[in-house]
Amino acid sequence: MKITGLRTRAIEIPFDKPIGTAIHRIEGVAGLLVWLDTDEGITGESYLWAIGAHRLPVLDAITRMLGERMIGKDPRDTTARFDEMWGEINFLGHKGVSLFGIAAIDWACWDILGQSLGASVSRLLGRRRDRVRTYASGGLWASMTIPELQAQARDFLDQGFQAMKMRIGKPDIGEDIERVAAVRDAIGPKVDLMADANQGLSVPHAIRLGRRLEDFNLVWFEEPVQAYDLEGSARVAAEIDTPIASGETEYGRYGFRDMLERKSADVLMPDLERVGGITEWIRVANMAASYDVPVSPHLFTEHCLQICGAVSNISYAEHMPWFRPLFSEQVELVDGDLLIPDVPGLGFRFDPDAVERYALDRRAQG
Ligand code: SMN
Ligand code: MG
Repeated sequence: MKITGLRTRAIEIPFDKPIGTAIHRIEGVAGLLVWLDTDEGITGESYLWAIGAHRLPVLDAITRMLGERMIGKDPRDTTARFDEMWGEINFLGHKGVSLFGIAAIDWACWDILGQSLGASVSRLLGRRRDRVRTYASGGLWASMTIPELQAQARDFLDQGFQAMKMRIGKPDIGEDIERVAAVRDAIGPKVDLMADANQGLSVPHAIRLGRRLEDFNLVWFEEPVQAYDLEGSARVAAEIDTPIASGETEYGRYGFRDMLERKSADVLMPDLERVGGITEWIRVANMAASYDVPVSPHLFTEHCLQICGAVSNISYAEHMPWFRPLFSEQVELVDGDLLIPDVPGLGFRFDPDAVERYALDRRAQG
């Protein structure tokens, strides 16, 4: 089998109302959809996302550059293709945008491999489970009022979630404590609650806040400080009992090796596009396992289910509904768990009508 070409399309799904974290204002979900074509009629799918459609052309350029270099090669040899791309990006760097490009191609290659063998990606990797505990992540934003937070927390429970994540990181510690207390109050003591500061705090602030958050029995305190400050994150992790989760802003296995060596987090959260795709995600998970550190995928809910299905040291799957409208298939939530599909490839494919609906080139034409 040979790769014959690559197609991409930029889409945007606008939100009704902008949302905020400690450092982001997000008006919609922008994505670059990727199709990797082969000479046997099988097409692999993947996508990259960005806050802001203005960033998509950069992702498009790196994906096309790498994809063009893969033409004529066998997509089923996923490790060979990964290693070639790793060599190719040496000049541009083994962090940042280069990794997004590798991710898009590698991930589509895994989808092709699964389809060609009639097996799910989780089965190819070695199945570990049929369902995974998930947490609701599409809400409880820093931009919401306390009554809005409480109403949404209750709504997540009504939908069947038994875990949820809120965004914190206000300049005033008292305000964050009040907001976490309000959510804990709304959901009761038994539901799992995480808090994410999105890199918004200084080290002393994070330690002070973290100490006060211990009363709320959080599952984890996520990205308390700048993602590049591994030493600072390690200081926060050493000073408080609540586990520190981090890694969504880290790149490749060497970035995660540094995190593990410096003990900068208790839970690693590789992001499929920043880590460099499925091949590198699995390498990071296995490396973390040798430190007895759990991993939790960042975003990409649908496709990451296949990873969750095959990795021993998974903690939770993140449930982010943002890309749901693009897929023909939908995730299934049962008793607070997501079911892991066992169908060929990645199990979620772009719905052609939805692609047309959200495509930015269509909207430009009016
Ligand atoms: C997050 C994800 C996507 C956009 C903003 C914030 C968050 C998470 O860090 O972990 O889900
Ligand atoms: Mg986060």
